[in-house]
Amino acid sequence: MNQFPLARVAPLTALLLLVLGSANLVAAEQPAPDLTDDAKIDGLPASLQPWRDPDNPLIENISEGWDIYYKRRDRTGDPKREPGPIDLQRYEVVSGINGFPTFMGLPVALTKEDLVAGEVDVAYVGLPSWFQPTGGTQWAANQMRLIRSYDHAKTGHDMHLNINYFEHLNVVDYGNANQNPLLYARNMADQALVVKEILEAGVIPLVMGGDHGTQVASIMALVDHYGPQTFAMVHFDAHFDMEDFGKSFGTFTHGARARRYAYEQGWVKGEDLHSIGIRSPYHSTKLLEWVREVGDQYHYMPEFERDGFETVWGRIKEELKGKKIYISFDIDVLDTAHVPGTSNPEPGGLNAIEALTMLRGLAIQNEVLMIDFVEYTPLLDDRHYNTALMVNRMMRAFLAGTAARKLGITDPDYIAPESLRHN
Ligand SMILES: [Mn+2]
Repeated sequence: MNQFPLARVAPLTALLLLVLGSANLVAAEQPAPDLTDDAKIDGLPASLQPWRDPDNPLIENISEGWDIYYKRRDRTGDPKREPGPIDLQRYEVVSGINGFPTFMGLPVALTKEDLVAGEVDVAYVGLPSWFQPTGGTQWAANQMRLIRSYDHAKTGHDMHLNINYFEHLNVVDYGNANQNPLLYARNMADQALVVKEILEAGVIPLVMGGDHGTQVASIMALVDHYGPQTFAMVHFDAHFDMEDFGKSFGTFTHGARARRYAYEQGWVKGEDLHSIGIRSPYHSTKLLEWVREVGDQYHYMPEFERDGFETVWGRIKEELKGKKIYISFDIDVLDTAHVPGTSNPEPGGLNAIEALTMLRGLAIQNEVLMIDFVEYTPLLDDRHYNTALMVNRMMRAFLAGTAARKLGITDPDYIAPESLRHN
């Protein structure tokens, strides 16, 4: 049994598991680690990144010069300016054939100080990782900046809520983190640092992956900023992403074990794991048993099919009430019909309206600390557009709900009366 990450963080638990053997892997709730005395590696607690432990035989070494992927540009020679978002556009409307390709044509922020000075609410940021043999997820964050010929920030009206969310939210483009193609796990730390800058500015990161491995970076940043076991993880996915540990860096891949990893490290409580829409054929009765034992409050597709969307959505809202949440949205939770451009498509999933309803509603009901959308690959998309449009609309539903919450709306199913039949 491999116990290296546990040994760094929770030696007693690791010992217990060793005694019990792998057949009884599931123990009681994992204790939350104390990160306050932790040594730091590049600004993040060492135990959040066990693969960089010098005593770990699996350490990823970076040869001299290769760390340039993570090296920040020296800005001391830049022209002096007041901090704050910078609008790069020449024209009122950024139609995609003019101007600079920022997310929805929005202003950019380069630093934490820009976010603070601009009183920014939400910052779009790309974590351009890829893992799949199919590839393409590394282009997703930039592709989302290129589809705005159909779609820019001048259009921000949500019909359900009858509000223009861009009038109530400051949204900026924070650029992308970088990724070294050879150092998958090491990339997570740098991605986490970029996300951390956004969190420290008091801003909600709107993350565009990347494959689902970026979830590791997101969890690291959240745990570092808010502390372990302080938030729930709402995981939309066709796949469990909860496979057992192996002695490989598979822990950090899109097959993510990330949620399991977070649980076993004590970063997220079992009862704070909420999985929605799982249905893929890659799993097992054993894994389902494990998920039940740790207390994941899941709602798989069979439940949606038997009880109907309204009933299951009601249960989800009830379970999440009052929790601070991190939404990790693997777009393959949607039926393949809506998202042809994804790495591991699965027929039989949620439809567009169900996904939009839940994202809008959760943003209204819950304090969302971060949201990520992952596994979109432009290389597989239909007409270079269909999946991107779906992701864009889900982001808009999230922004609309966030704006509504800011305006004091509390009912996650609120619909503006003017948007309903009037005679
Ligand atoms: Mn998936």
